[in-house]
Amino acid sequence: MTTFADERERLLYQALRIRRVEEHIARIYPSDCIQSPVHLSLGQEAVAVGACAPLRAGDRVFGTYRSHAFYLACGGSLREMMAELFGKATGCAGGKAGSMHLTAPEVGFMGSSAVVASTIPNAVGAALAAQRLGTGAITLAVFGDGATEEGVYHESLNFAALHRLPVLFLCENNGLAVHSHRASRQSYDLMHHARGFGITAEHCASGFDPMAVRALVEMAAQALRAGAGPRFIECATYRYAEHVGIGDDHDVGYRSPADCAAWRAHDPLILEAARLERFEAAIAAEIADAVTFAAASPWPEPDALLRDVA
Ligand SMILES: Cc1ncc(C[n+]2csc(CCOP(=O)(O)OP(=O)(O)O)c2C)c(N)n1
Ligand SMILES: [Mg+2]
Repeated sequence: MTTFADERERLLYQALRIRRVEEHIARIYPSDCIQSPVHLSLGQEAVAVGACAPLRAGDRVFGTYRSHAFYLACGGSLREMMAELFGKATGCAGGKAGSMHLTAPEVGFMGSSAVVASTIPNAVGAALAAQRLGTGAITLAVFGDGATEEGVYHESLNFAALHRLPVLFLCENNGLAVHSHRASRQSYDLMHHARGFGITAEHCASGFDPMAVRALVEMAAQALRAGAGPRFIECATYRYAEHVGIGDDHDVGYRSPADCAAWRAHDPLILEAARLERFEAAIAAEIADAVTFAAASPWPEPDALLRDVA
């Protein structure tokens, strides 16, 4: 069993585990064993582990197509995630959904979708249900900066604020949507915009620091549990890989290796690599086990095609 010096080390271990999983996915991707496109969270892991740390059993998280990190931070099965990417029947969605539609409701990760912003109203609905049923659970709506341009985002903030729902809107602001920078897309400041709905909004400039994210989410979670209405947190973060796929896309010209280097200069998984070295062997063994499981698993039966779709 893995032991940790403190909570910070525990969260760094979780972030390291997610990074190694995604690096491994990138390594094996050219062999074509993975049957779906992959949107990697490399660089963004600390947001997921910091945000999920204060959650309790019964709380719910709704993610995006870039959700390997949140699925794993919630405690989703690595074996089932890998099998899902391989398109196997043992995958978390029976091998029919792939990387963009991960789900692990047994640990509160309710789902993710390829349609930008589409899980935000799902999260608001879950928060409405929790409020009506008096479960005391809170809901995290996770989305990117680009998702805030969708109409349903604005509708969701309004409805949640009006009904004082226990939902935390958590924006992973990597400043990018595919190949476009936020400044070329948005006329509004994310926090000011949320405050316009009467929602308390905070900014985490150090989205590379899981403890910083954790502290803000913990405070927000307390307020949500006390019935104080929805909250908004914007986490500054950075994605190292291209929008979709395993390359780094520096050749496209919309960002440079220098942007990446600037973020890496703060990355604790890089800066504290020597200290985290003791976790590497166990993580590598766990990943190897998950890949073996996925590779050895059966394909879905033909009649599974029409199951769970109507
Ligand atoms: C409704 C909808 N519009 C457009 C797209 C195409 N699309 C896929 S990802 C993406 C960018 C989203 O950026 P952001 O929300 O910041 O997330 P990030 O990729 O940065 O994590 C777009 C426009 C889509 N999948 N769904
Ligand atoms: Mg983005």
